[in-house]
Amino acid sequence: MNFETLLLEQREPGIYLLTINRPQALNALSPRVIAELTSALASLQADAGVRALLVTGAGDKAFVAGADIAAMSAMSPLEGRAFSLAALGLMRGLEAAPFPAIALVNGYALGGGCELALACDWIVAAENAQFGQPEVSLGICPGFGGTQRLPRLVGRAMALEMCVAGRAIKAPEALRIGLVNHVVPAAGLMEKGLELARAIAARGPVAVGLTKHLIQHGQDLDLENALRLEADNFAVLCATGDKREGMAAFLEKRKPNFTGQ
Ligand code: DAK
Repeated sequence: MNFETLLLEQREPGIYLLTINRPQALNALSPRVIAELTSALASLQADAGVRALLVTGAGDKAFVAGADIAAMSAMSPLEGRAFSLAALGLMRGLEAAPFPAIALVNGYALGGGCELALACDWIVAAENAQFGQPEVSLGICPGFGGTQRLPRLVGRAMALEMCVAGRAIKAPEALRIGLVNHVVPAAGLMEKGLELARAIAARGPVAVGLTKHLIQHGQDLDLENALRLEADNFAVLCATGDKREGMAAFLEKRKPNFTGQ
């Protein structure tokens, strides 16, 4: 597919890289970027061969420096509403995707950029990464889910400090508070992402998708219902070819050949 603001490529079998490609605007999320990300995600979701998605920003300065302030400043209320709903749908789509998405944060991840990274399943940061929700400096609040996803990840107090005081967090602190899974030198960011994606791609794809779903949705349920959801999903997996193959491969002392069935 051809995009104006994105690059979408298959890096290895089953492993895709989505690059937001507006380095001149620090990859800011314009309505066009949101629309193209939504369409790229839809095409990936329609492809049963996708095992993992890496998401990054072009250039060495920014992952995404936020929603596009120039575009937002000119929006009417109805355009603002449409923009917000489109972006919220995109973030939910990333969470609902049957494959994990890993954000590779190479510089600024501010405002909507931090929120895009939060909607991915986890984050790998370069040493120069910087995270923040500076919307209050513009007289607005985060609009792409930051006030809800951030406290679920780093706790209420730190989320308040980031969203209300607008404090930016550098990579080492992001690692310490659990916002990111790994911090690596910028030159090693892609390789670390590929290493994680390869590990995912080697597992049973149906199990990967359902396990992701369990961890994401179980968190918002009470424990009893969350545990029942786990049991029900385990039952579903017992009916899959991947479960038969995975267990047969173990017993036969060979590598599994998963088909996603
Ligand atoms: N939008 C548009 N352009 C941006 C941008 C952004 N968020 N960030 C940077 N740019 C552009 C700059 O305007 C500049 O363009 P030119 O002047 O060269 O044409 C170019 O990128 C390079 O930026 P700088 O010259 O500023 O570079 P510096 O190294 O000096 O500074 C910086 C880097 C990241 C510190 C600085 O650019 C900066 O502070 N950027 C803005 C960061 C920010 O405030 N991000 C949050 C945006 S607000 C909602 C929906 C959405 C949202 C909220 C509510 N609802 C519907 C409820 C989301 C809001 C946001 O994300």
